Amino acid sequence: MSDNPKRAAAAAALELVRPGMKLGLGTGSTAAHFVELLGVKVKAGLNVVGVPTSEATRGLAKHAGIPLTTLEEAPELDLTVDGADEIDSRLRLIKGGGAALLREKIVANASKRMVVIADSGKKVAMLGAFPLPIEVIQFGLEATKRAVVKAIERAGCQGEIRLRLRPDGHGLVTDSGHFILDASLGRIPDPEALADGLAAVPGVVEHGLFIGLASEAFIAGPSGVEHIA
Ligand code: ABF
Repeated sequence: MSDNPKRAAAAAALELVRPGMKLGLGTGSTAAHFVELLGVKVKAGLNVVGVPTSEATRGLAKHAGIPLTTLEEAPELDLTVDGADEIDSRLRLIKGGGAALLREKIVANASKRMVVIADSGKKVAMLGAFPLPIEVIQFGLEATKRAVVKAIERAGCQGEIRLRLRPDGHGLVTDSGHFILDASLGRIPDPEALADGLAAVPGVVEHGLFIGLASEAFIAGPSGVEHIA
């Protein structure tokens, strides 16, 4: 196994790629390994197309020589490979630490199969230690934030909610022009209830709970790559 667990997980997912596939290309440092390894195969003659989940990944994929398409041209993808911030034993995820959760979720949902690649540090018994990213419209930020707090409390959670900032102190703006609220909840005992509650708040565009989207995961640690399906 590679001495880099993220690369090992990416290499395991690469084995699932077949000629002619339409692929969703994830975001983050683990997904970047997948893009790089896929690029090597493409240069050797593998025929695939990719839909990137962020402008950052678009840049990496172009650099790697991977032909790109869009969900307009390819509304159904064969396979998406993406990272995660947390993953539980039921393949429920927190994503969005890289601020790409909206496109990541659209692309995952458009895929027949979504495979998560991660190092073993991402595996948790209960979701919530990683702050949950919530993508919101810029208009009405304070009112949306209050409604988000209520939704969080109704789902049996509590914690601090912060607007994600850029290094210059202004609100970070996502690829789709929105803000991100990070909810530090510690534990999310009922992710489904929280997901439903957040989705019902006007102004929330999407949240980082990915439930029922991942079909399998490759989790790499010191003793090898674990396959969860
Ligand atoms: C994306 O990148 C995410 O949704 C998640 O926020 C992050 C994981 O990054 P890394 O692979 O660098 O830990 O997949």
